[in-house]
Amino acid sequence: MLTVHHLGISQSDRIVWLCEELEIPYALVRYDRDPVTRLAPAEYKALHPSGAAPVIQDGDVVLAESGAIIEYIIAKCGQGRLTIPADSPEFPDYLYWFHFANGSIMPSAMVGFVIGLLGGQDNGVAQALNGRGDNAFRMVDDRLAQAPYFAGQSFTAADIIMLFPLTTMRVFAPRDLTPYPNIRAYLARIAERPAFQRAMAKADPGFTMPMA
Ligand SMILES: N[C@@H](CCC(=O)N[C@@H](CS)C(=O)NCC(=O)O)C(=O)O
Repeated sequence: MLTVHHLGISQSDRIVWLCEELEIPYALVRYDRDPVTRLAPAEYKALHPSGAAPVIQDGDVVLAESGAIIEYIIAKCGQGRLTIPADSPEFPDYLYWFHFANGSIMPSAMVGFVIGLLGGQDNGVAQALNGRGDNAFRMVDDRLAQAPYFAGQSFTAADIIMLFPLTTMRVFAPRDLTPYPNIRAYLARIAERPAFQRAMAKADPGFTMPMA
């Protein structure tokens, strides 16, 4: 049985959502953040040397890192679902946006978060770094003007990994979505998915994810 270790209000909600979309059996173990530091509690940090969420266990396998976990579960349990075959014209977009999530938009949002924690920095470096976040959101909005989902016509794991920076990450690094009508329409589409609704009810009951 697959076990998903979920840290409250974190990127591990991606894995709960993935399991719900695939309708596979899994055990969910939920951990609250430390009330003072807002970091993962000691028992979560003991799960994997990374000390960060998400972490899964599958028999003897203990795996961290969102992208690796998503690829692992899809390869083991997906039976071809939520991915795009290499011979499809949508394959390059699938790969690009899957990796854009943790390779580009998340780092830019983290920089915005840290600059905010430092009380905002009024200098050229901070402006240039914040500009990366602006550019990432503009690129996402442009992509969603062209296609309903990141890979194209099909909902895939690229959508699952991309949602967190568009939603929960904005709790930590605020971003107004008014200039991004295509992102707003996309979030409304995702909010209607029954598997997404089930996942959020299980992962973070009581938390209102910013979906607009
Ligand atoms: N690139 C990693 C990032 C992991 C990460 O930073 N997770 C955050 C939650 S969003 C975390 O565990 N924070 C609590 C802590 O560092 O103690 C992934 O996608 O798995």
